[in-house]
Amino acid sequence: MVTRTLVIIPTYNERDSLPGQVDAVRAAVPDADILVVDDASPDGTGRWADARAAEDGQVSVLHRPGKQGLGAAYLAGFAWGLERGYDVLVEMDADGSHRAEDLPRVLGAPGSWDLAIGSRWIPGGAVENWPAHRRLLSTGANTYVRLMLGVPIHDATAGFRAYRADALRSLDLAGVESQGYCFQVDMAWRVVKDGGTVVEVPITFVEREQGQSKMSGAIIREALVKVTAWGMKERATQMRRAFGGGSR
Ligand SMILES: Nc1nc2c(ncn2[C@@H]2O[C@H](COP(=O)(O)OP(=O)(O)OP(=O)(O)O)[C@@H](O)[C@H]2O)c(=O)[nH]1
Ligand SMILES: [Mg+2]
Repeated sequence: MVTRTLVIIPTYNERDSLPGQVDAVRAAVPDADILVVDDASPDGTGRWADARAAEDGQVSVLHRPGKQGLGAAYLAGFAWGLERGYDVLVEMDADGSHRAEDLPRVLGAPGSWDLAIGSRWIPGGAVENWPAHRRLLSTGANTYVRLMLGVPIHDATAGFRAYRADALRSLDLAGVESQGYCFQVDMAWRVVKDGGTVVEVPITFVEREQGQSKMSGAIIREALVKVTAWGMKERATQMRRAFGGGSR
């Protein structure tokens, strides 16, 4: 059976970056379809995507009325793809950080996986053009996640990943409220808790050359607070189980 793959690209003001990314993905995985999820970008990204979709039957656009965050955009994209029967749903940024040339390797990750993560922080993975403080923030956050949640994932905040549709279907997606990096951690953790198999494939992450990053202190704080809370809850559950579960 042919695997139907949908590459979901969320956009907010990516008019300069998106055309190159769409071309690159179409060239790297010609059989895959693309869904651009645009949150009414003031710079006309959505209009460009509509024009592209009109001339390429493998490109579609989902318009949302305003900026509602990366997590909400992906959830809408997942729902769109699941409704249409895709087998694999890919998350990819528009800004060129996630190289289309790495996508075939992510999709071809060995074994039967539910989530294949394009990882910066395993041997063979790399980051280009990041200052030391960004590296430290990312490796530190990922170490914290691994320790707090006890998940054996080295790049849980990565936004370059592929999900098996069936794995997404078995999750309670309506209950995902996290945004930004936290969305990625939240989703990975849900797959792990659901008994899913997560694999990591080394990729090279390239810092964006055009447009503006939407990274903010609020996104970092959200991740820190939520991961800590989830970790504490998980520990409490483990303790109750270990000591007889009397107070459950
Ligand atoms: N639809 C939609 N897309 C978004 C939103 N916020 C960010 N994006 C897109 O999500 C992708 C990742 O956003 P970036 O701004 O690159 O954030 P980042 O990759 O965490 O930060 P950098 O590492 O600094 O680039 C890009 O394609 C953005 O255009 C949003 O609110 N809605
Ligand atoms: Mg980026």
